[in-house]
Amino acid sequence: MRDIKLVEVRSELAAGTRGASMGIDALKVASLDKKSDFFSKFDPVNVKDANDYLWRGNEHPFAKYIDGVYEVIHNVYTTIKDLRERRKFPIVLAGDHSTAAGTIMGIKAAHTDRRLGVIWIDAHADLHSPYTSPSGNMHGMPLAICLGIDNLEQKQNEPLPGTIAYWEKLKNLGGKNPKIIPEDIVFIGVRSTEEPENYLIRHHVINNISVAESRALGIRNTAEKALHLLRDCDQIYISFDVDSLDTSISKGTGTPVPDGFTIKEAVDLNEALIKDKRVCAWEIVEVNPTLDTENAMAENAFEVLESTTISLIQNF
Ligand code: B3U
Ligand code: MN
Ligand code: MN
Repeated sequence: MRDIKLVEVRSELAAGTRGASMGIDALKVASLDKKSDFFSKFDPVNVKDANDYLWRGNEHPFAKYIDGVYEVIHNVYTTIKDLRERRKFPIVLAGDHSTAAGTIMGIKAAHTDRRLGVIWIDAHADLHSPYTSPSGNMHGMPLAICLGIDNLEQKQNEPLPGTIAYWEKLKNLGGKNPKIIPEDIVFIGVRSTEEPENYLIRHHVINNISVAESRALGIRNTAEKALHLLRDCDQIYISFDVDSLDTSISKGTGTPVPDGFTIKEAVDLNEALIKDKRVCAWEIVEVNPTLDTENAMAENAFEVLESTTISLIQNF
């Protein structure tokens, strides 16, 4: 039996639009509307956010609020490290996706000798650094933080010295970088990237199972393929960004992208992936109810959350 611990992170600062910190509460409203007792079964850990930085102003144009983002990632890192040391299975509900860096750091720090694979289900590759980001939004950077990659070959921006100092601190949080290597990342559904990210994907030959390929394979085989690509890893973390879903069902997220997965595909995919014994944490991010109507995004995302959790419980 897996000892699940629900982790709530009301992260907000790293998204480009405001409101992702309310995503967790939107999921809770969705569960009530669906008459589900999901949230009565778990006693969640609350990770301290740093959303007050929004009122202090941003001093880092190419890595917005990196001072506050650093605090939140640090808090996520220590929480996840502690949970993993106590053999808990974290199910992380977060706002913006930058928190995934803290989750990865925590998993790695708890078991430094274990090779960690990452399955990243997202419309985006989240491989930017302050040197390459087109937006300065740090939810586009968590994988670069964990890979310890600046990508100076593709430099577009001139970050301020103060920004670089925080970036260096961030990459080394939770132990010397890198926490993961490029061959241990599998993207699923990535379809909106910029050239600096394409360069890294090409150069490091990072696997991406596109929506079209996954349909051609079938969802079960997609899951099998992703897990097989990570056959040399001892533990696996799954990060589910709701913008991997199609825009017809993902209006309530900061950066929706057309041609994504249906809800049934996302449910089947996550249910199948989480059955692998090496999976040690699962995360869902980027629900933003302020961009939505009638909480549709959260209702769909809750379906994925609940069915994935049930699959995890039933399998162990
Ligand atoms: N790659 C773009 C857009 C983006 C990344 N992640 C999200 N949006 N959610 C950027 O700004 O980094
Ligand atoms: Mn993302
Ligand atoms: Mn995304």
